[in-house]
Formats: sequence, structure tokens, C-alpha cells
Amino acid sequence: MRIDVVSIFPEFFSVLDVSLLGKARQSELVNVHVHDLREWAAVKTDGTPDAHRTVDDAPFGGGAGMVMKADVWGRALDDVLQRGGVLVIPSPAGIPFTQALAADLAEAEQIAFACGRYEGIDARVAEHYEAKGFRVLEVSLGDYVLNGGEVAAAAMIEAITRLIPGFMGNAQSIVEESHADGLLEYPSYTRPASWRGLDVPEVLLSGHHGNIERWRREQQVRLTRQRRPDLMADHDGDVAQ
Ligand code: 6GU
Repeated sequence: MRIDVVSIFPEFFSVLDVSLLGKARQSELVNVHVHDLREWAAVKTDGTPDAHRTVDDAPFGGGAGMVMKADVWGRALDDVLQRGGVLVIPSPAGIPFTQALAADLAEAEQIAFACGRYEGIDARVAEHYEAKGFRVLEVSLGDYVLNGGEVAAAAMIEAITRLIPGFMGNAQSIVEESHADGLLEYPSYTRPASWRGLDVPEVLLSGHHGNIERWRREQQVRLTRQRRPDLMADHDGDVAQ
């Protein structure tokens, strides 16, 4: 997989060099290229130079904040977006980013992340690339507002790349983790069996695999009901109602 990120804060993405993702980059399962949007702001569409390398302007219709310019984004994405690539635009107004969407995007040949700041990117940019036949997704991490798309893109890149086959050491831990089956993960414990007066649930020490599996499923349902009742609709027939 190839990932391109375009941002006015390319240095932010040094976080991708560390952790598991750094390993995947070295193994060339994923190729990440980070670009500075201002590279495409030095010369205007009419060929005249822009010494300030302006990337934003006031919104038509008035209102607070600035909007990122379609012409600058168009020049950048014309260069960066490959044939068959998916354009992802992080936005608090986007569709929800879920494990299912991450798994879907893990199959893409290329993903280009267009990280906007301020009040977002001129809406014609998404419209243009959609009309050109690209898959374009405006995607939100959740119902809160970040200053820009950078943190969201980094989170999405981590969630997507760890699903690329061969990336994770232990494929079973992907099958069992939170959200893989629409439920939150069961609680985990390790030694010592007793710590500050708190004991590990007896069943986990029993060696009885059937009972352990049943207990873990009950815990998944209990935690999901308690913390994420919105996820429970798909599991109405499950244990421990
Ligand atoms: Cl994708 N972008 C911004 N700016 N804020 C967000 C978000 C994205 N997801 C949640 N909040």
C-alpha cells in the first residue's frame, strides 16, 4: 500500500516513524510519503508567483475563519493522487471512521489524505475528484472538533496499516480485539494472580477453556451494554442479557 499525506504541517507526521508503523515502513508493506501543501502554493494557476504561498482565503458568504483554496489543493492532488487511489479528507463533518471502514481501506492500492486546517477545504475539491471517478471520503474520528485533519489522519493511518496482511505479529489478536466482532474486548489480566487485594477472576486460573470462552463473551456483552449501548442492537440474541 502507498499512503500520501498532504498537510501544511508535514513535520507533524514524524510520529509515523515510531512504533509498529515504523516497522511496517521499513518492511515496505506500506510506503508513506508526506508532502507540504505549500509546495503547490508558490506559483498561482495563472503562472504568477505567490511569495506568501497563500493556502487559504475568506469564506464566500461571510463567517468566521478561513477556507483552504481549491486551486492549491487541486495542484497538489493532481500530482499526488494516483489512478485508482482513494482520497480521504478528514473532517468533523465526515462519515464516521469505524473498524469496518479501516478494514475496507486496508485493501486500497493508494490512499491520499488531504489534511485541512481552519474551516476546511473548499467543497469543490471533493466534488471535482469524485466527478473524475475517484473514491472520495470525508471521514470523522468522532463527535468532537480538532484543529485540523493531521491528528485524525495519523489515527486513521495507524488503524488502517495494522490491518494490512503481514503487519501484525499475531493475527489472532486482530480477530479478538475490540470492535472486530462489533463488541468491546473482554478485560485481560497477567501475573500476579493477586495484586493490592484484587484477585484475577477464578475462572481464568481454572484451565477450563470452555468456561473461559463463555466468561469472556459475557464480559464483552456486559462492557458493551454498559459503555456502548449503541453497539448492542446487533447483538440482541447474545448471552448475559
Ligand atoms: Cl477528521 N477533523 C477534525 N478537524 N476534527 C475532528 C475530526 C476530523 N474527527 C473528529 N474531530
